[in-house]
Amino acid sequence: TSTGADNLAARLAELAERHGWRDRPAFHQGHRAWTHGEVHDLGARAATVLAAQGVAPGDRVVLALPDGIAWVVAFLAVARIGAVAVLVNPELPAADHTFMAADTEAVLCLTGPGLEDRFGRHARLGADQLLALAPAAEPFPARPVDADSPLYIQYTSGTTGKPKGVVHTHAHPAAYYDLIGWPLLGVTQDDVTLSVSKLYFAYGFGNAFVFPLFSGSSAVLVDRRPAPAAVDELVARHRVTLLYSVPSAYAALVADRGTGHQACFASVRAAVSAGEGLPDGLGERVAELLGAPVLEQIGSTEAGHAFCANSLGHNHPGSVGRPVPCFEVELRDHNGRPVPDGHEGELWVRGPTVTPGYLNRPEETARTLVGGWLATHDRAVREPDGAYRHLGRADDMEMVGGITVSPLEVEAVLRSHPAVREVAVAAVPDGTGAVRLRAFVVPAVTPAPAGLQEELLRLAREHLAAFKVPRSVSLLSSLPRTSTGKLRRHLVRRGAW
Ligand code: 3SK
Repeated sequence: TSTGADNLAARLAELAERHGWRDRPAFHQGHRAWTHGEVHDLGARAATVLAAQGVAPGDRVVLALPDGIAWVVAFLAVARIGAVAVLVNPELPAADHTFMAADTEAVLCLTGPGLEDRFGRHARLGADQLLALAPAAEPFPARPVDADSPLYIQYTSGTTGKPKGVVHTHAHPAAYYDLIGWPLLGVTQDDVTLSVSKLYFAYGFGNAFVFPLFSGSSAVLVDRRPAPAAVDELVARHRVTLLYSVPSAYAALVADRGTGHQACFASVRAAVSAGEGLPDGLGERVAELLGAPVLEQIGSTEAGHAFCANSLGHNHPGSVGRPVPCFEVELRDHNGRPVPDGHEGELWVRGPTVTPGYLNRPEETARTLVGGWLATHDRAVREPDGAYRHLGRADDMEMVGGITVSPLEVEAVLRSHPAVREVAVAAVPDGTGAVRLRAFVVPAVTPAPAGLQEELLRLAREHLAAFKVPRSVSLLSSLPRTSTGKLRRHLVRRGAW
């Protein structure tokens, strides 16, 4: 039966009340802090504002907002109504936003600064208007929902570049905390979180929204990815205890600060790395700098959060850890047969927070979710202690800065230039160990027209989200291909052939 208790917003407000967290800080933004009581009250009032705009149970509401208090309040308000929040990166190009609003048939788009004209025929409300109207509104009673009713949708890139909406339910966030935040990281009310990964990503959502609200602790919210110097400052100012980041940002931090423990990180008790593999030696350098363990994990938008993780009790550097409690993990070969220990295979996972499916994509759902198992398209090998070593992606997708990028999409844009004959895009490690997106281009004529590299970068900036724009374009006479003409992407990834 549907009860108000299964509604995530009601459940969180009730937890804060029951555990006496209402006066404790929940979120810090700039020089202001909001308590747990304040965010739940504002969320309940904002729900009345949204309901007055016509948002009803089951409706989809796009949140195209940077991290901040408006994001938190908007999410809680949408949840309270029993509507579904569509979490989108506000920095995406207009075409992606238009696609996502249409794909979800959004009844309302909540937008941040600069996105006022983005959503065409869809109704729109500025996040600042929502925050301004909420305090004067009455609190909205939480709508009863089933625990498996959809709560939010996050988009993930498909291999063809068309993003796919991944659905998660009202039951999932509690499981992220009960299976990861609490048992593996020991998140309690005394923690202060800083997540470099943003709230609209699976990793950032769990770290900086779910764990703080389920534990009575707090998170520091910053609207943009902080530069290394800003990370130091934020950690020191807020006495951050848990730092969640991605290898490229850790590499930048080490490059900026060198190694050797630094006093500004004294409050950090653990750091978590996910999004892509930690290059050899980087975890150790970060651990030395922070004076705290670096725990690597792996997850996916489809799994909701991590499905394998190192923990404070068991850290195996160089691995992504052991399966998260209640998750089963299998390594399979191309024919779907289990591979023996010590052999490489593709990771399949089954667990309580795996998505029920993609929005509007029954065929892709059937291909990805087989008999309750999720194909992650990651390659791994199992170590004797049960931890998994990640060996990269089995499909054509690339991971850069913790974000999945379809190289095919980037290649298509670069290939549209008349002076390009062939192009390959891959995430390639640079001198610091961080992985950067690079384009390798065979020009249509030799010598290549002057300024071609700059022109291609300009083209990419014009048509792609910033995180999909290659760092560099190299001009070559050929690309590595198999005898049947297929691009040997693993060689491109190594940047050498
Ligand atoms: O990208 C990952 O590996 C990840 C890790 C933890 C939680 C969520 C995600 C997407």
